[in-house]
Amino acid sequence: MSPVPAPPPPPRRAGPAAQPDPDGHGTPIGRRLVLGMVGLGAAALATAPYVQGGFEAFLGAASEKDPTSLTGLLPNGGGFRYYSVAASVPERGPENYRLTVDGLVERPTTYTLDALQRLPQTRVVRDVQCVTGWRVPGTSFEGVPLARLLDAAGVRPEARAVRFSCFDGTYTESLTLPQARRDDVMVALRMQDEPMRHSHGGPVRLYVAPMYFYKSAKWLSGITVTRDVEPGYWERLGYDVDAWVGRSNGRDDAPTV
Ligand SMILES: Nc1nc2c(c(=O)[nH]1)N[C@H]1C(S)=C(S)[C@@H](COP(=O)(O)O)O[C@H]1N2
Ligand SMILES: [Mo]
Repeated sequence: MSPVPAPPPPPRRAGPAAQPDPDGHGTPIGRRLVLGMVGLGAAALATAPYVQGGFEAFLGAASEKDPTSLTGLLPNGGGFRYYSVAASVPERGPENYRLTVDGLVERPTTYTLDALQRLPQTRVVRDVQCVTGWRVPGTSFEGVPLARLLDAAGVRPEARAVRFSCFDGTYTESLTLPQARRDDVMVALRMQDEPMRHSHGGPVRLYVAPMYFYKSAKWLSGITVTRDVEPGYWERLGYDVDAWVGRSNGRDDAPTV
């Protein structure tokens, strides 16, 4: 019998631990400790006390609840951290990548990578901000505006939201339709002027520029238009569904966007 799901970490308040780290490298847990925890395996993560840093310790709790859950929490280069709640994710490329748009639409559609590449692309440069505190300034993303794919499919009038699914088989995300139609929300094919790498969720990930990075689902495989918002993976475990940077999970200290 699996244990009752652990509560989410407490909301982050203004103060040293809640501040983004300006160089994008530090976190509430030091890198060496994180690596040590990964080295010791999921059991060590699962018993990590919450005081060591909400999100990472919480990931450990999630892995205790579901043994197929988190095993990867490693530096991803350039100040990024690698996150995956799935133990391993098979690579997909031009030959076997597919993105399906379905649900409350007039014309369900499946795109190949090539088809996505041939659509007009947009480019957004912002700071990437994880809810745990790490930040990578001035990161470029390029891809197809989500609004374009929604319009191509023809959203039905009764629809109000979008659910995203991933070919890791586990992660999900959600947006309201007005959020999904913003011009800084895209199906991203490139990051930092290179094709999206597998470790960053390639060949295609969602990119939601104005929200914490957990909204930017990696290894995107499905866009389903729904009647209501269906909270995503972390949201079912207590994180805010509307994850505006600086305005969610207790962060009331940042300027209004
Ligand atoms: N499929 C999937 N997408 C995901 C996650 C995940 O575990 N699985 N983690 C999220 C979180 S919490 C963060 S901070 C970013 C990390 O992206 P990166 O690995 O490219 O740094 O991906 C987000 N998207
Ligand atoms: Mo994150």
